[in-house]
Amino acid sequence: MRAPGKLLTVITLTILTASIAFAASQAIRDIVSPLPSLDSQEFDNIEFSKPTQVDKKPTGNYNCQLRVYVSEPLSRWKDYTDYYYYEHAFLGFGIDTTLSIAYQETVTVTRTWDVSQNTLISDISNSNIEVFAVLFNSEDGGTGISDPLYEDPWGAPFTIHNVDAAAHATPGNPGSDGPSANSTHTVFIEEGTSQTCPNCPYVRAALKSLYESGDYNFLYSAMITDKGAYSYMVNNYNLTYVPSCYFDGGDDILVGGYSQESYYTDRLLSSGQREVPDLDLEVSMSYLGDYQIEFTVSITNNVFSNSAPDTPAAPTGPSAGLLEDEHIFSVAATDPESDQLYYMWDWGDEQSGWIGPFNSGETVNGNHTWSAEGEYSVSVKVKDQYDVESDWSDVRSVKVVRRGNANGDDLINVGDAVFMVSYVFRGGAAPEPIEAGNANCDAWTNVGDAVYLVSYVFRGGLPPGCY
Ligand SMILES: [Ca+2]
Ligand SMILES: [Ca+2]
Ligand SMILES: [Ca+2]
Repeated sequence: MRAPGKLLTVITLTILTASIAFAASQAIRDIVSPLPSLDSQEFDNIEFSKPTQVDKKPTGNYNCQLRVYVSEPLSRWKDYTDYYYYEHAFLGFGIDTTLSIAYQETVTVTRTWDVSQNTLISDISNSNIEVFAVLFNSEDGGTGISDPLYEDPWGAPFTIHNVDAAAHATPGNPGSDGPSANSTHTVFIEEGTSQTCPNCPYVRAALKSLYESGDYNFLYSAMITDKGAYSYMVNNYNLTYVPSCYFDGGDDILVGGYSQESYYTDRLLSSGQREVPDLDLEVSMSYLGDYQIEFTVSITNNVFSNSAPDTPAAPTGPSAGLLEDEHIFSVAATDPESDQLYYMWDWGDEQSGWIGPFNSGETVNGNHTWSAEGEYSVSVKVKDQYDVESDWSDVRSVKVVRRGNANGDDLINVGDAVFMVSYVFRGGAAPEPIEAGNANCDAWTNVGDAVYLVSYVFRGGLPPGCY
């Protein structure tokens, strides 16, 4: 933390090279107060690229910093011209807090703020007071650069925390964040400015004009460094020069006093098109009298979060079966969100399509008939209603044989008759399935089947089957 006006030790380039990680999170220039004023000319040939964006799409809880800026629509403070008053000038934070909001949860925060929390003023007016509610994503949005003039790339770096939503209210007039034709959300600009800055009035005038045009979906607050905003802007943004505009928490930055609107509109469009989490943000406020306001911020996390169904256990069912018979297997899968589930069976010879929907945890049967003898591996997988799939389950093996193939080898021959005699009279192994030994398809699996098989194999009798 730096105190206003305190001189910092200059970190040399040698030290910087040896500790880039340190440099990335520390100021490498002296931050002085008042901040040096920059006109636009110094930047005409400087291309400073937007920092690499990290994936900011949250999963599960939405984590953010909620800041409520209390400000005056028409400031009591004039800019450098000593003629024009600032617009939307920051008085102080009504709240500055970390929030973690679960999926589909709504968090509502109500606070009061009164003039005693500000050392610079002693009154506020019911007709000239406003709040901005702004959500800064807690995730690291990359490194921003507040000093593009500094030759080393680490020119006053800061950690970007992108603004995901912003809303504005005056007493009795609530507001909400919302998309527009050219933005996914309401963009928020923090205008780093100073009354002693000759180039700052260009920014003040440009932002006023753009805001009043209504053509762009944005809000802005004049952060006057000599009127209470210094420590916030230096600590959060490494603010080095005034004017400097931070779009959406530094997603885009404009350092210098440009008057051409395109410098702002390009960045408004760029920041506005950023993909943001699906949130609802509303703010309302009222004037309580006695220089006191009350505001309420409501945030709903609509960020969709879904997990795959749990991989089901191996299906249960017969371990052996007859060719051409229908076999029934069962399984029950669950989904972390209790979503509706669809099942796909792998029968070893073919796969089913998706079958469903079924409730999470419900026991589901699958039926299959095999048309060739063999040992088959049956498994199943599930997907939820959002098409997110589990892995395949472990397999259940099933042996499928023809009727009369009592010993389960590849053939129907005298060996099957011998097997049946052994089973019936000598306590030998049973056919698997038992019905495989029922060659004549009567009610029993017995010696009659051995006789039937001998007749088929040696005397031209009918093949095993149900006639
Ligand atoms: Ca799910
Ligand atoms: Ca056989
Ligand atoms: Ca029989």
